[in-house]
Formats: sequence, C-alpha cells, structure tokens
Amino acid sequence: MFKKILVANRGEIALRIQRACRELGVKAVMVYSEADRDAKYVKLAEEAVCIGPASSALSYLNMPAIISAAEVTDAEAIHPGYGFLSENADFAERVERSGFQFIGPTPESIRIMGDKVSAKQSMIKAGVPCVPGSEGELPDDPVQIKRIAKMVGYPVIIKAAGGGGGRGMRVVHTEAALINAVAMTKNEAGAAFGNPAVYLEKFLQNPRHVEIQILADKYKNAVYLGERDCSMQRRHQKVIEEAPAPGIPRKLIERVGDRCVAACKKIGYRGAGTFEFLYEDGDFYFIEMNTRVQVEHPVTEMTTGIDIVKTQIMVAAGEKLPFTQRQIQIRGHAIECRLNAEDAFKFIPSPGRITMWHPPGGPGVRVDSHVYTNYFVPPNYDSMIGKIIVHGDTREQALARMRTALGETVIEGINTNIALHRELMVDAKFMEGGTNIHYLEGWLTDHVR
Ligand code: MV4
Repeated sequence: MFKKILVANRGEIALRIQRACRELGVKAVMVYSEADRDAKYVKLAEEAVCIGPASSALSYLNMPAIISAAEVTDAEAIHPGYGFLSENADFAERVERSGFQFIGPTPESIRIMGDKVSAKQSMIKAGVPCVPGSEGELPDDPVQIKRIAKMVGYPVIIKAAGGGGGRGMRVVHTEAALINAVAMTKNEAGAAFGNPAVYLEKFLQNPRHVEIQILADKYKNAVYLGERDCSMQRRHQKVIEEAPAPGIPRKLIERVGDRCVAACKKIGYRGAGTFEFLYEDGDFYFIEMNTRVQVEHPVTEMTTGIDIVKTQIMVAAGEKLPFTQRQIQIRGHAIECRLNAEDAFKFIPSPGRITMWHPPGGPGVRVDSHVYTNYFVPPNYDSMIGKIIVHGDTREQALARMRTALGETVIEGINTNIALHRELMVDAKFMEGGTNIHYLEGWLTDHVR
C-alpha cells in the first residue's frame, strides 16, 4: 500500500478521500486554493499545499502546481476525485510520467472514453447494448447522412464525439432539418472541443438515466456493484440519485452488468468506472462511460457495503480486488439528496457564510459534507456543499428516513435547495418510483410560479 497520496480536489470529495486514506493508514496530502485555505479538511490533514489562487484554472486545474505539490511532499500517488482533472487523459499521463501512480484508469482508457465515438465503438465490440445509430463518425456526404438517419428512423440526435454530459447535442425531427443540424453541431463541436466529429443516434423520447458502477483491478478482475437511477435531474445536473433503480428486473441488471464487466476485462480497464445507460421500454442503451468516482457513489456503497474510494486506492496500489461478483449482494435501498448552495426553486447560486449547520443523523443516515457552522462557501466553485444519503430495508423506509433527515437539517446564512428536496420526497410520482429524465423539469414548471 502507498504510504502517502495527494488529493487533487476540494470540498466534500477531498474529505471523502481523506477519510478513505485514514482507514487504509495512508497519509493524505491535501492541496488547496487560496479560497479553501481555512477549510477544516485542510487543517485536519497531516500535510497541505497551496496550489494557487481561488480561480480553478490557476489552482485545481493547474497541472504543474499539483505535480510539484506531490514532488515536494513525497507522495506516491494522486487521487483526482471528480470534476477538475479527473477525466483528463493528459493529466493522467503527466502524473505517471512524473513517477506517480494516477488513482484511476490508464490514460489510454480515459482517452478512449473521452471520445464518445471510440467509446461507443469499443462497447459495441464488447457486446454492451448501445443506442441504434451511425457506426462511428458521420461521413461528410449529405446523401449518406440522410440514408443513415432514414434507416435509424426519426427523431434522431446528433452528438459531438468530444461532447458528453449534455454538451454538443442536437435533436432532429425531420429530414428537411438534418443537414443543417449536422453542420451546426460540427461547427460548435470544433469550436468547443477542438474536434468537429459527430455521430448520430435514434433519439429516445422518455428514457430513464440508469448507470452501472464497476470496479476493476490491474489483473483483469472486474465486478459490477449494481445500478443507480439518476433520472431526477435539471439541466444535466443530478439532484437525487438512488439504488437500486425502481422496477427494473434483477435478471436484466445482471445481464447488462455482466456485459459491462466483460467490456472492462476486454479493454483492460482498472479502477472505478460507471457505464451510463438510457433505459426505455425495458431495454438498456449505453451512452457514455465515466472514468472517475462519481458524486453519487455513496448510494452504491450503502447498498453493497463496499467502500468504493478505498477500493480505488487499493487497486491503484496493485492489490487484487478483495471480493468476487458472487460475494456482492444488494441489500435494501439508498437515496441521495445533493445539497446545493442555491435558491431552492430559482437555482440562483448562494455562496456566503453558513451561520448555522446542523446535520441530520440516526439509523441509516450518512452525511458527506465538508461544511460546518461558520464555513464560508466560496463563489468560485460548484454550488454543491454536501450530500445526505439514507439507507433502508425498502424504498419506502429509505424515503421515510430521508424525510426525517431533511426535517432535522438546519442550514442558515445561505440559501439551499433543502426545500426542493422536502417537496420531492412527498411527491406522489416520485414516491411511486421510475420517473424519467424529464420529470423534474416538468414538475418545476408546474410547481414554481
Ligand atoms: C440521449 C438522449 C436521448 N436519446 N441520447 C444527455 C447527456 C448525455 N450524457 C446524453 N444525453 C442524452 N442522450 C439519445 N439517443 C437524451 C439525453 C438526455 C439526458 C440523458 C441523461 C440524463 C439527462 C438527460 C437530459 C436530457 C437529455
């Protein structure tokens, strides 16, 4: 095992990684920007290094500063968390070239998955079900583009190879609009991602967003840890996640999970990863793979009892996965509410000083947050200040525990989205389970004047 690792992130995930290090007996070096200097998780660390001013571009995205911090502290490995440099193949490469272990997949895996065309092609080859569409990048010939769209059937969606997470996409309903839409998407993609390549898929109108968590070691062992339903989102920002996904047959999850594991073995994937699917009318369609630990990983930790962050570090250190697929059991139900420093219904960011922080507790309640009374939420970063995660024997019990937890939570001094969560936890359709990716935005239109 490593003696010391550097945590190249901030906020709740930096604290989460620090906690995993403590359990493993590994020293954690925290890096921080000037805006995060006084954060408690920075003070709590045995070592901390300032990597620049508040601006992310000059601190948490500053590769030389982060690598220098690892050098001066004699860290052996770098954990990138999520966001920032976590899915940057060039960063992973520079980390390894500098003699450190990148806690994540190889730069090659990150690169393949970062290009959505090559990701999809490698998944098709590995037998993972994908959305019907163009085989790879769309050709330039308008006649061929029209032929492909006609075969797939309208509506179709044009997606940028360099996009992902909702960036660089356009829905097309008729052949008349097709060629112009392709040209526009290519233009935007070239400007935004430096890669004008686009591909085409059948547009699924009312899918759910269901993702499968995997873990793999360096010896081609891989397992899946079940699925998460992340359909409760607004503008591609997840708001509530849960595991398992309500109403999806176990047998189907097992079939798709096995395909994901086979794909990992085939491409030599290592570390934690997430296969994102759209789920519609009883079928799964792969859309993207995330090569990092995700914000919503705790719901999977709660239903499997497996520490995903600890396992990431163990497999990066060259240990074998400490469990087989047969040993993994899904128990009960978990729900996560993301806490954001923002207006609950207008979503205007609300940075500032938290004058009172009273987190919930009790059976089956977990709070992942770096904040405390008198913490100042800086205006420079994402508005998420933490997560409340609950577990219960059933979805109903988890919902009841979340209502209680949200009822106990006090956050004063800033606006938060707790009021939104309190309303959603008593919403009849959400309580029923299985709402699709458009549900929350529709609900907001109906409920917010
Ligand atoms: C789609 C789709 C419908 N059909 N692909 C958006 C984010 C990116 N990861 C993929 N996205 C979508 N791809 C096909 N063929 C609808 C979306 C989509 C979406 C997906 C997941 C979660 C939220 C979403 C919100 C709007 C659109």
